Amino acid sequence: MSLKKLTVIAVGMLVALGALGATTATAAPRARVTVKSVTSFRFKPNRYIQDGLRWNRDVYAVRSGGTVHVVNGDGSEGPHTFTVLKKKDVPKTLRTLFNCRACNELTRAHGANPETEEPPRFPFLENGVGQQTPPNLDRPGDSGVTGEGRKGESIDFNVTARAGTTLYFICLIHPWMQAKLQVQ
Ligand SMILES: [Cu+2]
Repeated sequence: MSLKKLTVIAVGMLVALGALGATTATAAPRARVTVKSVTSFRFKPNRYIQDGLRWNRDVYAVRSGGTVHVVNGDGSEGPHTFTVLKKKDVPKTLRTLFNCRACNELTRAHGANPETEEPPRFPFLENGVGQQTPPNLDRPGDSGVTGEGRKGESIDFNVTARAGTTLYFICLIHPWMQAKLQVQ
């Protein structure tokens, strides 16, 4: 084998090892993750408007026992809710987007009156039941409202779900805001 060939192989192995190292480093579960709303807006005259209000990522990861920090990052469109649903209850069609049974139930449980802009009676839900303090985050029906709609308002959840759990969440007020949390 030529020296040049050997060098190529050696460099290749180093690159492979480097990639392995990087994978191992990023795989360490994070103790705290921030879920933030962001917004953008576009329109095409006489066609449509595009509301870019969303969570800043599609997939989040946190370690079991860690913290989820939910921030109203847009300020103008909020407040938002971080609401865990069963995967099958996450609205996927236009018909169910604003009329999803699980979403309607949880909105009622918050004590929100859709006719007014008043804050809900219960800022949090634990397993679908209203309360004044953040729930342990581990299952569908766990929910919280970020605040009254000011930019930078935030809420924190302790993640008690076991490693390996995936929690699907939406905003009840803007139900196209959908993402998932992988508990590691
Ligand atoms: Cu929202």
